[in-house]
Amino acid sequence: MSEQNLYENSEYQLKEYKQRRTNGQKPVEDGAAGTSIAKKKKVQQIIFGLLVLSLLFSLLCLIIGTVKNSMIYSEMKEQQHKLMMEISQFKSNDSAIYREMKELQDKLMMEISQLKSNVSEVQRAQSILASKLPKLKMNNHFWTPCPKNWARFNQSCYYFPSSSGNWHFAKQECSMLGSHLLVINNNAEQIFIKKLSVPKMYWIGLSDSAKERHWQWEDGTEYDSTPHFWASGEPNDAFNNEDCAHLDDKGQWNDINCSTKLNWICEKNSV
Ligand code: MAN
Ligand code: CA
Repeated sequence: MSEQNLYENSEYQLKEYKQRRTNGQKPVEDGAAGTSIAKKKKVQQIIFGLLVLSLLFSLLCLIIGTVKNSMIYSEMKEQQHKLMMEISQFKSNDSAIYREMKELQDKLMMEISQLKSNVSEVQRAQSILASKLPKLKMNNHFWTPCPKNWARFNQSCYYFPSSSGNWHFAKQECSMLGSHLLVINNNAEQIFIKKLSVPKMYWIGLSDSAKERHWQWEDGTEYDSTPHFWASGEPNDAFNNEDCAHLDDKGQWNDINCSTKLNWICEKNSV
């Protein structure tokens, strides 16, 4: 069959089919034209089925998504509630801690004021003890004993060597014994020494070698802070050559030439 004939045949068949349909007759489906229509119908059915399936699938996805979202939402809601609870718990805890701290602070303040009053009490007791200390020291018990052959008076030990020498030699000798030439600080000491020295003469730790008429005690005691027991008319710096002090035969002070050979008295603290 030629292409023209085939086309004309198909046209004819289509016309007949439409005629039969308008007449309410069943179309004749045998032959090549009937097979093609059936195929088209089947394809249409498949496409329709696929569309329905995809619609159903989309619907299912939507439902699943919605369910999932609502689950997440409810979970979040629960967590929010939990958080709110925790926050309110924290707030109440916080105020409890604050109260506790305040109580502690009050307690501390009280303890501090108690301590302060204790400190002032201790200070008062300390000052009372300090005022009693000199008297206690006078009692002898707290002093270390004086070395052998050294005499004690109050807090000092005194040594009267039998050797003699000039003032500087005497000074060095005392220093070698951990002491210094005698320094007379008060009347009582002068009386004590006088009893032991008279009638011999001894060097004492007083000189104006550095500056004339500027007398200095060997241990740094301020000369003007102590009483002086110069013999009448002394110190006279006889022949402008007397810069060292000594006890004369009556226990009074005289200035004399420093190179004179005399005995001396060493003194050291016994405490
Ligand atoms: C006399 C007085 C003293 C002097 C001595 C010196 O005793 O003049 O002032 O220091 O002689 O040996
Ligand atoms: Ca003199």
